[in-house]
Order: sequence, then structure tokens, then C-alpha cells
Amino acid sequence: MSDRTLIIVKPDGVQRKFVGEIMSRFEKKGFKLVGAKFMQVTEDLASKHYAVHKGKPFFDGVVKYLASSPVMVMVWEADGIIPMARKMMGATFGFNAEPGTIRGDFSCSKGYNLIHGSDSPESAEYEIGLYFSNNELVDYSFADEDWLYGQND
Ligand code: D4T
Repeated sequence: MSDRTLIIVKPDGVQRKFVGEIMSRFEKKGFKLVGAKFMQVTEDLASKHYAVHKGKPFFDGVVKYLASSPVMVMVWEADGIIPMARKMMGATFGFNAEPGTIRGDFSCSKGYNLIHGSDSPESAEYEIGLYFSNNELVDYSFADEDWLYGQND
């Protein structure tokens, strides 16, 4: 199986109508959508999501932010997807993210950054387990996988 990552279109992304734009960028890149859920995150779940940041000054703020309004939670799959998706997202905050990235193109906030993406295989596994059970993730093939993922040798 290829690598998987957890992507969340955060409350500001949903409120600002970027769900379609963000999914479209990942689809066009060739990532495979294997799970999706539109939901309201509780503060308890958000605290688990940001557990590695517990004790940091921004912890309470990011927990409240993630639980402030509905989000679109997705699992996408491709070899090497974790760093690729992070590059497409851009630096943590829009005000210093490169143009061409999701945050660089659509955000200039110092707090609201539109999207979350797992930053390592270990956090991807942990985060996917927080939001999805195994039977909610779908294994399937694209008809054009050779063109999408093939090599010329
Ligand atoms: P997330 O995890 O939300 O996708 O963002 P990043 O992976 O890009 O950033 P991160 O883990 O370093 O930070 C998690 C979350 O905390 C917010 N934050 C972070 C903040 O409000 N102030 C800060 O100083 C930092 C470092 C932003 C994202």
C-alpha cells in the first residue's frame, strides 16, 4: 500500500468555501482519495489531535480553532504523499507561505491557516486513527495508474 496522510480543511477553509478548491488541487496532482468525512470536531478530539503541542502557549488556541466550526477530514494516498502534500500546503501561516501553495495563495492570517496535513508517517497513522476506522477507508485502483504513478524505465 502507498503512503497515506490525513488532510483537514479547517474551519476557516470551510467557512471561506475552499473545500472544493483544496480537494481539486490534490486530485489534479494525482493523489488518491481513500476516505472523507464532513464533521464537527469536539474540543476533546481536537486536544487529542494536537496532543504533541500540549503545554505550549498556542495549544488552547489551536484546539478551540479546530473545534470552532465544521471541517472536512480526508485521507489521501500516494507514494511519498506526506512531504508532497506539505509542500502544496505551504509554510505554517499564510503571511509567509510561498505563492502557488494553498496557504500562500489563499491566506494571510497569522492564526488561521486553512488546512492541516500530517507531518510524518507516525503522525499520519495516529491522526488517521483518530478520525477513521479501517472500514471507512477504501482500497481501490485508478484505471490510469500507470500514467499517474508509472516510471519510464
Ligand atoms: P497543522 O499541524 O495545523 O497542520 O500546522 P503545521 O503542521 O504547519 O504547524 P505545527 O504543527 O508547527 O503547528 C500546529 C498548529 O499550531 C499553530 N501554531 C503553531 C500557532 O498558533 N503558533 C505557533 O507559534 C505555532 C508553531 C499552527 C498550527
